[in-house]
Amino acid sequence: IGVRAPRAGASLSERPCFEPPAADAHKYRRGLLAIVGGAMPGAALLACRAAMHSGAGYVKLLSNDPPATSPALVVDERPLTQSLDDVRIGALLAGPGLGRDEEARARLDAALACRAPLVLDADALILLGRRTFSQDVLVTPHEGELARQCDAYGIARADKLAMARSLAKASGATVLAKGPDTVLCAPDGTTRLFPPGPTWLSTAGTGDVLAGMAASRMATGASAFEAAEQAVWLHHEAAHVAGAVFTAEELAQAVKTAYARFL
Ligand code: NPW
Ligand code: AMP
Ligand code: MG
Repeated sequence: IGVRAPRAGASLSERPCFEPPAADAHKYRRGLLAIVGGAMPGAALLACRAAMHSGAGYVKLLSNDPPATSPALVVDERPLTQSLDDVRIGALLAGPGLGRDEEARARLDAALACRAPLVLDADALILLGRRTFSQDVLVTPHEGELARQCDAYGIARADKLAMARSLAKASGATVLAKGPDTVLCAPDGTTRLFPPGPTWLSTAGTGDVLAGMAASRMATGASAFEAAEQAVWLHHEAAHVAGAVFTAEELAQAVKTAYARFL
């Protein structure tokens, strides 16, 4: 965890502050987030649950094989290209539970063709290969995914901060490199470090929860960089609320209480 030492251009992230909805708010004005479902429905569902408590007014799961969900979650079972043809979509999340087969690749290609700001995580990062982005894109790799992404761009293995910076510069995406030593790098080199989060986060599905929160913040109008920063703080706070030995589902439920602590 050597990146805690100060480095040129890297500063510690400051705790964010959220606003309650404006008097003229409605669900679409607060932001519509679309989440692409795939082979492992639980992961997308975790992202949806967290996103519904993270600011967006409307969260929609795009899945032709939806799992049993909460009645508050909108499920769109139409063909993906049709679902993505909605100009109201404020942000799009793809990757959690997507899978890595040909169908997953086709779903990712459809997501990448969408003009909305994107959050890409998990399997999307494995399938992505070498790509440069001009729209606002956030990628949220764990260490294994960061290494795979760097390989695709010919970036040499180094410490996490150096790899995340090189990846952001090469891809044009904002990079949130996760772990006990999470770092956030913008394509222009701006970097934030975070206080370490609770180690109870080292459980299956917590990354899917984080991706949902970041995408929800982007749907509200935050930039990829702002959204990632806010999501990390929310994630840590939710873990404190959830206490010890929580499941990712319990973490997603705890986001509601965590969010209120930032108002
Ligand atoms: P090693 O051990 O270093 O050689 P994968 P995934 C390496 C979904 N999920 N954290 C490590 O290799 C996700 O959304 C569904 C983790 C390891 O073998 C994805 O769609 C859930 N791994 C899909 O599963 C809940 C690290 O990478 C390999 C690492 C696969 O995602 C769980 C694992 O990477 C899950 O979120 C690190 N810090 N550093 C659900 N409820 O439906 C290195 N590795 O194969 O991409 O596995 O992260 O589980
Ligand atoms: P993923 O591997 O995609 O499910 O993401 C795991 C999430 O848990 C990321 O947000 C990590 O930053 C967090 N996490 C994993 N292990 C630890 C740890 N030992 N301490 C703090 N946070 C962790
Ligand atoms: Mg993950």
